Amino acid sequence: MSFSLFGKKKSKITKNSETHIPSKEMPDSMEQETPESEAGEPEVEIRSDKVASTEENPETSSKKQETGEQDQGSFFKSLKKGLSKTRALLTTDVDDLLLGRKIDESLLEELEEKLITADLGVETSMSIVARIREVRGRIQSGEDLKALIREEILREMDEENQGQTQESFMGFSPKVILVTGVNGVGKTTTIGKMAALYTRQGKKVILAAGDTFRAAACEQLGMWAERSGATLIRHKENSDPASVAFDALDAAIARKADIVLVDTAGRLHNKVNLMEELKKIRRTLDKRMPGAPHETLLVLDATTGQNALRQAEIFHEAVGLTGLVLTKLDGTARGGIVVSIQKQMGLPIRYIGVGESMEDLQPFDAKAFLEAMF
Ligand SMILES: Nc1nc2c(ncn2[C@@H]2O[C@H](COP(=O)(O)OP(=O)(O)OP(=O)(O)O)[C@@H](O)[C@H]2O)c(=O)[nH]1
Ligand SMILES: [Mg+2]
Repeated sequence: MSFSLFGKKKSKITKNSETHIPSKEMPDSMEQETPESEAGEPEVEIRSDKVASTEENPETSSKKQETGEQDQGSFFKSLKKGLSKTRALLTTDVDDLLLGRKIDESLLEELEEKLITADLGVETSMSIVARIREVRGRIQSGEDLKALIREEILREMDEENQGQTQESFMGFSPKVILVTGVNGVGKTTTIGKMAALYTRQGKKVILAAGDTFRAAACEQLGMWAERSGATLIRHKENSDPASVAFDALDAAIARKADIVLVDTAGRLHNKVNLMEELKKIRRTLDKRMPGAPHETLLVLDATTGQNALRQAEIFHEAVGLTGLVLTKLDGTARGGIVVSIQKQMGLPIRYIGVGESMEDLQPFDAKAFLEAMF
């Protein structure tokens, strides 16, 4: 396998053709204050009591899905399929690497290079190789080697995770989840998939159309609300996102909903700073329900590689993230970015996106992830 294959990024998987905000251009000061109007009336409200089905993805209608509930087998199959590019890079090459060779220094160097190419991070790759060097006499086969690599990565991730990968819904009514990220990373799609996941678990879900920047954003979320059986709270275009979030939370409290998912705009409105807007949404939610949002997720496009890490740093500093979602892992051979981002940010990865269909969002499970990868 040649390295040129691995450098292929962001090809056709991003429908949204608008420009991503290069993280270095993300300003950190507010250019224009938006008015503090916190409790407007919802202009339109769409209620859907349909149970989450897996008919057609509103965005990729050609993709069919099976049933609402995913069993473990299909869960793993979809994960493996999603990670196939990374797996092709790692496993094939790790296997090739060992063919008729001893585990010597030059092989270890090549292995380290492969791991770095898959975006596992220099530090992690070096420490894995150091460990292999220590025990190399005991490695008999490619399988032994892969098992050791998996074990080492898991150990490193577990240390960082401190057992907090699982989402908790205890003690919240409702639980408010603010979803952030730059333009086109997959926020709205992720919210739709999460809503479907939660309604399948019998939870009552409210979606807040906080991306008021363009009408299409609302429509897109509306389609996901319909499909997932969630309720959409929206205002008209260009209204204050904080006020939409406030109303959605208000409605959720009144209706005893379990979860509120707040969508946000990913790009800067001219002269309005994205971070300030997010902070305002946070303040407003907290006014309506002290402690909300209970979760502030950052959605990252895995195909953007190290740029994703930079985005995570900027958002974390500005709005205090509680977790990450890595999307489009199906579109990259550098799935190892999940490991390096998790390690460097020390934040739990809540979900990973391995495709555009509803079933292609999975709660992150490090062990299953590594098994699908190696
Ligand atoms: N292949 C693949 N595509 C995905 C995944 N998640 C989202 N997408 C696609 O990425 C594109 C952008 O997704 P959106 O959900 O609109 O992204 P967004 O962050 O809400 O974008 P803005 O609202 O413009 O900021 C869509 O075409 C999605 O179908 C994934 O896990 N895999
Ligand atoms: Mg969106």
